[in-house]
Amino acid sequence: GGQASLSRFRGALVSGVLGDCIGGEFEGAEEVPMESVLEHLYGLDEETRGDGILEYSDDTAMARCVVQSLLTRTGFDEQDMARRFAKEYSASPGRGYGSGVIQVLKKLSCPRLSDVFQPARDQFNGRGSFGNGGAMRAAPFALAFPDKADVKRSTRLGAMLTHSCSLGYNGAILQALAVHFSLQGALETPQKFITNLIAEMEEVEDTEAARNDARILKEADKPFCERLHRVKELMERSKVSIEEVISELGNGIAALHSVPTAIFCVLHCLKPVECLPQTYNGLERTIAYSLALGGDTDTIACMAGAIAGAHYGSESIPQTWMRCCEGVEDADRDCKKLHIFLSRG
Ligand code: 8NA
Ligand code: MG
Ligand code: MG
Repeated sequence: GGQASLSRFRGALVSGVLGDCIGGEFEGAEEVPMESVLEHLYGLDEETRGDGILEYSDDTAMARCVVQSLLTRTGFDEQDMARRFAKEYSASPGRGYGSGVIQVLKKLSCPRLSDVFQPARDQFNGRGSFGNGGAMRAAPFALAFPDKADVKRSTRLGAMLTHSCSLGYNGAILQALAVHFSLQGALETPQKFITNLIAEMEEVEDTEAARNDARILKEADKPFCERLHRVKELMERSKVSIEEVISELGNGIAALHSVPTAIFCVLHCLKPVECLPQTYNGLERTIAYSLALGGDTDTIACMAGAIAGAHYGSESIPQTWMRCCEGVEDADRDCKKLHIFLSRG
């Protein structure tokens, strides 16, 4: 189809920031009662909150580097992107980075480094990271490239600057593809949306490296495909509890245990959800539901927010939420630039 609207671009980029900032409250919590989620969200209304601003974390910090690099270099440039990640980390190291990736970011700032992919390859005794750090910053690739093959290629390379395990970079590809399809309105037909993602991942996971990593980690032959089939199966159930979602899909820092989860949150919240206020729109439901899963809440809400925001558009974003999250104005400015960037072809 043609180019997605600016509203969808804005929805994707801004809602990713909101998910990160709002989700930070519960990051790492084992259990999050829905009452606590709703209390936190009500607290974002102007009348009831102080001047405190919710800060963004590593998710948004790195996504901003991706955006600036793609715009400045008019495409993917691994040297430039690596430099921006390293510079951002050394300027604000306290944004809640994963404990492993810090070593990569430090090595990337070394001026004598000849291969920017090497530090990531050296992680975890040469196996590479399977964390969701590549996926959490993947949305901008879907906004910058209209062509699916370019989205996949650039997202994989962008993720490989820190995540060289196939379960890390393939999770990033899955997230970027979900945003790509959502921008085109594919969530109008949820069954088709998930079927298309499975078909794409069948191809993406059909590599020697992916089979090898899956075997070493004792995962299914095509781990993301297997998880997406579970998402499909959960969609078909008449009732699904939070506990079932966590046990079937996960809520952790591994890409495998969080990207399919984020996709499920979006799909599940397309319709009203029993435990959420009737007044909530689909985007509000998606963010609230993501937080209620606990675990890596900022990252799951960030990823679900980007996919949902691309579907519902910026009109669905509550003004009160935007006003209290750091980095929203910048995301607003950047999505316009990306929209123009893309329309130039
Ligand atoms: P990463 O590359 O450091 O990976 C995150 C963690 O996953 C590592 O620290 C390891 O514990 C584990 N891990 C990854 N790959 C392997 C492997 N091959 N073998 C053994 N263990 C492995 O960081 P990242 O950029 O992927 O970040 C992931 C998440 O951590 C993000 O959500 C980010 O926000 C951050 N974070 C999460 C929490 C939380 O409680 N959920 C808290 C602080 C930071
Ligand atoms: Mg974070
Ligand atoms: Mg996180």
